[in-house]
Amino acid sequence: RLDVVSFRNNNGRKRAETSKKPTDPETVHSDVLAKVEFNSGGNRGQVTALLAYQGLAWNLREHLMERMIATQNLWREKDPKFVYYLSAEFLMGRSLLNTIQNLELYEPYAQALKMLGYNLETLAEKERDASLGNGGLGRLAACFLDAMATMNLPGWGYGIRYKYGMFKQIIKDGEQMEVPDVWLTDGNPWEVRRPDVVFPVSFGGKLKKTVTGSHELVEWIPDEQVIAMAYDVPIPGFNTQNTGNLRLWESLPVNEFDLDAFNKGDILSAYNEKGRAEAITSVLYPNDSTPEGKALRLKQQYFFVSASLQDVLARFKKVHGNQFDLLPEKACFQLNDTHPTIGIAEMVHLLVDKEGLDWEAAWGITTKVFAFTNHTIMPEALEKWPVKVMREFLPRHMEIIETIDTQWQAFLEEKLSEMPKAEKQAAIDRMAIVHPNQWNKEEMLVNMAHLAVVGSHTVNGVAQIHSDIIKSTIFKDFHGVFPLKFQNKTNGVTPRRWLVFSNTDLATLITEALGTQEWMTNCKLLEGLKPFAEDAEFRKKWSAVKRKNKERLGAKIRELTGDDVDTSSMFDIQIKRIHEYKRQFLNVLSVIRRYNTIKAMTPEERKSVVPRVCVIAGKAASSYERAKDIIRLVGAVGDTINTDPEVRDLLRLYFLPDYNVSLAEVIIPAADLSQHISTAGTEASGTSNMKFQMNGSLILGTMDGANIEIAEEIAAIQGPDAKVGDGLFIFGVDAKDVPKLRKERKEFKTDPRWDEIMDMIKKGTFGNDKFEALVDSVNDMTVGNDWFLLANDFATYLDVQDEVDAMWKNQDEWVRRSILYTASSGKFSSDRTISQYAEEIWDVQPLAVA
Ligand code: T68
Repeated sequence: RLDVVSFRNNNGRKRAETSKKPTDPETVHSDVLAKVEFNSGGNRGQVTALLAYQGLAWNLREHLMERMIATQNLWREKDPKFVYYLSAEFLMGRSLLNTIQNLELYEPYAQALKMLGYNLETLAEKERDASLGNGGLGRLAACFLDAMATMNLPGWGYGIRYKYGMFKQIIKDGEQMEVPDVWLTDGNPWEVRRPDVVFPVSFGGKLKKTVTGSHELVEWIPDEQVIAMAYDVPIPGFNTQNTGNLRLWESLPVNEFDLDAFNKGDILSAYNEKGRAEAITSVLYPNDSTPEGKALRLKQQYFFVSASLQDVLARFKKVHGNQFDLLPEKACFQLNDTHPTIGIAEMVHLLVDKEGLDWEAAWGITTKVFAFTNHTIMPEALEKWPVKVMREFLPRHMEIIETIDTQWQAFLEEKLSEMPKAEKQAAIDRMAIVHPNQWNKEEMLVNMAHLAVVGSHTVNGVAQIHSDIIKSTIFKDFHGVFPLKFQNKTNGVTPRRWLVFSNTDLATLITEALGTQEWMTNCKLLEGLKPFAEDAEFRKKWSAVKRKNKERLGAKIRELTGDDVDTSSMFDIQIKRIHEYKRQFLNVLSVIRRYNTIKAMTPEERKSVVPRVCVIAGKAASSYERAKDIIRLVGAVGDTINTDPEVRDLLRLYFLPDYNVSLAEVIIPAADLSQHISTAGTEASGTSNMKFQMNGSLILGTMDGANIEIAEEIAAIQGPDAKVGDGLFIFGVDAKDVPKLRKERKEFKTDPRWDEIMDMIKKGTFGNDKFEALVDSVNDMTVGNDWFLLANDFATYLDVQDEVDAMWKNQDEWVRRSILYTASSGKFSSDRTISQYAEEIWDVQPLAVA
């Protein structure tokens, strides 16, 4: 029998050995003890869990470093083209088990730990998540690093080493409270501090211009400078020696301490510079989908991008000297949303002002090395910096942006010369990089998305529908000018973290069925599961795994809420950032409807009800009141239902606090049903939908984002007669109808069940807890206008919920579908996504350590 152990031991294949470090349990055990003693100053006789975790991590880190150095040495020697993934966010989660399993060291390490009296899984929970991201965008970056390392692609991530990551969410009296994420107090064994890798980063000041002949020399005389210091986080690939690198920058003062001020008795100002410098990388802005127009945020962005570009150019110059025309053959920078877009101006600045290139050469190189990924179409979510702020902090860059804009508009004049004059001018105005604020014509703004499109050779969306939509909405004019610049790269997620490691029993069952573990790096092979969907014995095993995962989540629910749940109930899950467009409110409305229905039933009728445990989790941006209202409502409705003796055996609703990567790893494998119910056209892609599909959770969703492609894959595996949507629970209006429906929303006649529920909430059935604003946002056309069309989708949502219940009663069919979901999930591996980026955007080839 193939079992967990065999895949963890690489199916009996010999591991390619470059490691000089022994990995037998005895040596690991004694090495961990040595680390406890010599690195942590602990007592070998009393190895606490924290010490054991640290000892183990320090031991593993040596393996990682050895592999990373081997990888970097090879790459330095061969000098291939590199991709640099520039992202303000990397949502990494925990590293211990991911490292052990990627290095295929599970067995000896589990044994070594046993000798110390610990269980590996239990110990792994001691690690704090690295939560350096808000949500999907940050987690996507983490999945991409995993895929790049696994596929041996020369590439690094570049980002910010936030001292405080995504806040911890605490629910107090039903309300979200934000507590700082102090994740570094116990030290972080997964990073290597690099005091040898430092770059200055400047802000503010003024420009000094000297004209010699036709040449104007611009010198930027900044009035503030900080030091960027690198921390390297090795990224192990799966089933390969290759180990990538995530380089995160910390901001430090040039002068630690002002002795002068101190000596004059001004003790507090002695620390001023230190405080100001360190503020830059101290905290992650906890805003997803709406940018934070704060100057510190711009400083963060410029800080990490400047350090990263200086770092890349320094390495390039060591090999190629000043032959910058070779740069596009050696480097490519992927901009993860607009957050690193100031890099376009920084590249021009470095090439022109520091390296002495002329403008044309510098601009030519710049547009050949950048590519841009867009993650949202919500216009209010696109970053625009006031020119005033930009000029204050980055005067030289503001000037560079103005020059880029002038040349861009001149180019457009020429390009659109056939157009009637007024029409042409309107188009140019719409595409301007610097333009007036639409709400306040006095204020000029730098449109970062426009800068990104103009300065990049490729622009991509993150799912097919989204890539199509950006071409006809926010980038319509640009698409007219550069049709070939636009591509689609449908997102993907790493099957290692999201299936193999977080659902080991299912992975084992899949490997047993397929007779190989190749699927872990070639997910299309999962299609081989198709015939097993018809095998009753296999379905029984499949269900048994799900049940075990539900027990694990049940234990978590008990730990977090004190309640026991029945794991034979359907587990119905919605986990993601709380946002009006994601419509958690709609989910709650249907739970209330279900509650009302059960209440109205006789005891006899209740016997036919499908028992459900509904779970919602996610964080709300700290200033997003409507989202916080939704969290309160989930809690309040949950309190009513979960304590109602007539209902609690048939229905539960829980809000689980502090949703993060580690909690997702427990929740996703346990889901029977997952909900992805955004208004059509609003969710760019979604990525948890892919994780749920891989783990065999049926999907209830709208035709939005990657749901559409998931539905296509599920239809395809069922054969030529299946239609898109077969096998999923799809409902809701079409993306193309949304604009019209929004206009007509005022006249829309709401369903009586909707009205009833709204009345209940308003009159305080779930506590008199200030839910008016939330209710009004979807009802009162003078305040909110139900922008996300909850009312329009309400009735079909309830209908499809009935279909879910009916299907659940046919467990054979339910499990059959579950298997087909996993079988058809191959497309959504981040390996597929990354190989498309590598071939179609980056032109980067794999280079593996032998
Ligand atoms: C998400 N965006 C998309 N943004 O909403 C989601 N925004 O559909 C998609 O699957 C995912 O990106 C990956 O492509 C985000 O997560 C942010 O987190 C964010 C952060 C800061 C500022 C703006």
